[in-house]
Amino acid sequence: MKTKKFLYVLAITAIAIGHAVVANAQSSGGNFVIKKSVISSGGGLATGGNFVLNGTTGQAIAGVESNGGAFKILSGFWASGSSTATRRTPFDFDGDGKTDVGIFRPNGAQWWIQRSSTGQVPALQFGVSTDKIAPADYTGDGKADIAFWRPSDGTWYVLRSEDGSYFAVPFGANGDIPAPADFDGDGKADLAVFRPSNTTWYIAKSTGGNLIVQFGAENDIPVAADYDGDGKADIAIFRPGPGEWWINRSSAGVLALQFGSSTDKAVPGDYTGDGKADVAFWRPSNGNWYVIRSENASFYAFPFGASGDTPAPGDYDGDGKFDATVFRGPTATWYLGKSTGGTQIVQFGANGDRPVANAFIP
Ligand SMILES: [Ca+2]
Ligand SMILES: [Ca+2]
Ligand SMILES: [Ca+2]
Ligand SMILES: [Ca+2]
Repeated sequence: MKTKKFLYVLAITAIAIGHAVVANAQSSGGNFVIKKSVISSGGGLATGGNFVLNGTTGQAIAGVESNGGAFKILSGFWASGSSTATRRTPFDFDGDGKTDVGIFRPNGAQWWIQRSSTGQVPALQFGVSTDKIAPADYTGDGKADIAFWRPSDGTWYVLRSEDGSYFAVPFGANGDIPAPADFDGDGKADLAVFRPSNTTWYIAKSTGGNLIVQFGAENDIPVAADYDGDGKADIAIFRPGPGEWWINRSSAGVLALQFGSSTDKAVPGDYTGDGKADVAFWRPSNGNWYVIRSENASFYAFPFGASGDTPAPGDYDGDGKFDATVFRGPTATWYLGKSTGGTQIVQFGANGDRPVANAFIP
């Protein structure tokens, strides 16, 4: 009976997912979401990074193996409407599931990225000092691509992590604010800009077609992130005057709330590790972080950093939770408040450098 039931579920799920792999699943790398997939016996393999699995039904059909952190799954079986696997680590250039310490040096347009996997520091020149840095995983291989947007002509330049080649695409116009994110949820960041002059978002979906959405007001700051945890970035703005957040959730409608004031720095991210970005800001005047938990809308605050620091949060220890992080320019010192415990202090960069994880924090 048990076998029959298994086959039945397998068949239904196979129909539901259409083209998805059934007998020999393999997913590797990437910023990915798995929904209703079946990875059955015969060598199913999912590798890479920092996963969250929710609502799974696991059966040791052919031996299930799961390892935390740098994750490996062998021959698992999931068949549930709510089954999801999510992995997204921002500013992870080597694809090990950990945000990398790295800087952009406007003078010379140099990028220095310290690979968390090896400690090596590849450096290169890409862009000019006035370009807006916009690193993200545009190619979907699980590694962030060094990239920038050029305000003068609205062109994007992306250095592919796969082979170091680059492509350039015009999208946007002078005066726009770059806001790339994975809006269509295919694991590839989409070129996107917010245009203050007409308060419109222009998104070039990596799956094809453009999304044009009027959302926000002229002086708003784009804070796109996946607040509802459905694997798609949500169009969202922070309104500095009243300290309001307006979030156009891809699955659940518009959410508006007041959190922060005009001089605060919006630093949304998944600090609690539930797969949903939390509304959060860093207050330059006292170096405090304020986070609203996506789980229950309660908030917490803690001091980390000091006035004059540059916030650069990411998941530096790769546990799926954002780590409060600041870069102190005058001493070129990084303070990483790791969610797994302890503060790591790193000397990296020089005064005047911009942390890559600060790319979308105005
Ligand atoms: Ca990394
Ligand atoms: Ca995409
Ligand atoms: Ca979403
Ligand atoms: Ca972390």
